[in-house]
Amino acid sequence: MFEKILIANRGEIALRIQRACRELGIKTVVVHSQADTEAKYVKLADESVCIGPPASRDSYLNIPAIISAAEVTDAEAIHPGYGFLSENADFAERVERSGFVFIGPRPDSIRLMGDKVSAKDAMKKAGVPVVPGSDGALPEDPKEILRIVRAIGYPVIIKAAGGGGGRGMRVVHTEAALLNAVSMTRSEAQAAFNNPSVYAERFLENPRHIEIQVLADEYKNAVYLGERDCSMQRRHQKIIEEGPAPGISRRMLDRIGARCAEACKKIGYRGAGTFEFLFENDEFYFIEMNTRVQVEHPVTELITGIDIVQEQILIAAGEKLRFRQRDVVLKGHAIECRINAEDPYKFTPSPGRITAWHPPGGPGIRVDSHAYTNYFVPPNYDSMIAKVLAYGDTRDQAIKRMRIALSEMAVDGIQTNLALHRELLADARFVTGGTSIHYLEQKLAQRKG
Ligand code: MV4
Repeated sequence: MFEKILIANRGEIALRIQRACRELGIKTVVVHSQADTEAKYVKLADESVCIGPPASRDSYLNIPAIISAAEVTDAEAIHPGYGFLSENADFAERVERSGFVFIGPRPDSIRLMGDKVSAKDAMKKAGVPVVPGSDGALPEDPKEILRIVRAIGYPVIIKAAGGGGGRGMRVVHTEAALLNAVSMTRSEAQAAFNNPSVYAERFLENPRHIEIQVLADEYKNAVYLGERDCSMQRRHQKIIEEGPAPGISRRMLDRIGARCAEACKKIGYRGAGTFEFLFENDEFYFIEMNTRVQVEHPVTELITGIDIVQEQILIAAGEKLRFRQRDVVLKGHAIECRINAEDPYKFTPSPGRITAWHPPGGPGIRVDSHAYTNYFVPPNYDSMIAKVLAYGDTRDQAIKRMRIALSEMAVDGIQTNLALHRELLADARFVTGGTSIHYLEQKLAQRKG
């Protein structure tokens, strides 16, 4: 096992990874920017290294600075967390070439999934159902494009192969609008991702976003850890996630989960991963795979009892998975509310000093946060300051516990989205369960009007 791990991230996930290391008896090095020097989780680490100015590109995205920090502290492995360099195949490669272990998939797997065309192709070949669309990237020839898309049927969505997470997409409703949309998406894709490749998919009008968590070791053992429903989102930012997904039969979920685990074996995937699906009319359609630990991983930890971050570390150290599929038992229900430092109406970031911090507690509550009274929320990064999770034997109990937790929680000095969460936990459609990816934006539009 590793003796010392370097954590190449910040905020709640840097603290979360530290806790996993501590439980495994592994020493921690946290790298941080000048904006995070005073943060308590930085002081809590065994060692810390300042890697640059507040701007992410000068610190948390500064590959040479991070690798140098690993060298001077004698760390053996690097955990990238989420965001920043976590899905950067070149980073993973440079970490390994420098003699460190990258806690995540092999660089080739990251690269395969980073290109959404190759990811979809690989998954289709591995038996995962995908959204019907162009087989591979769209060609240059306009006639060919028209022919391919006519076969898919309108409406379609044009997506950049280098995109993902909602970047570089365009919905097309008529053939008249197609070629212009394709060339616009192409030039945006070239500018944003340095890759003009685009593909077309049948546009699903009102789907849910369901994702399957997997773990795989380097000996072709793979399991799925159930699913999460992440449909409650605004502008591709998830607000609430939960598991199990309400209203979908366990038979269907087990079938798709088994397909994902099988696909991991077929492509030789290693580490934690997430298969993203759109779910509409009782069908799953693969869209993307994430090769990192996700923000919402604690939902799965609560319903499986498996520590995903510890498992990532054990897998990276070359250990065999400690459980088989039959050992993975889903029990109860978990809901996660992402607490953001933001204006509750305009959604603009609200950085600044937290003058009072009162996190909730009690039965079934978990709070993952690096915040505290007097913590300064820097303006340079993502605005998420806490994840509040509620666990219960049933969804109903988890909802009740989350309502209590949100009523107890108080944050002064900055604005937060706590009020929005309280409103959503009282929303009749949320309580019924199974709302689509468009529900929150539709609800917010009505609130204004
Ligand atoms: C789609 C879609 C409808 N049909 N693909 C947006 C993020 C990226 N991961 C994929 N996205 C979508 N792809 C087809 N064929 C609708 C979306 C989408 C979406 C997906 C998941 C979560 C939130 C979303 C919000 C708007 C659009």
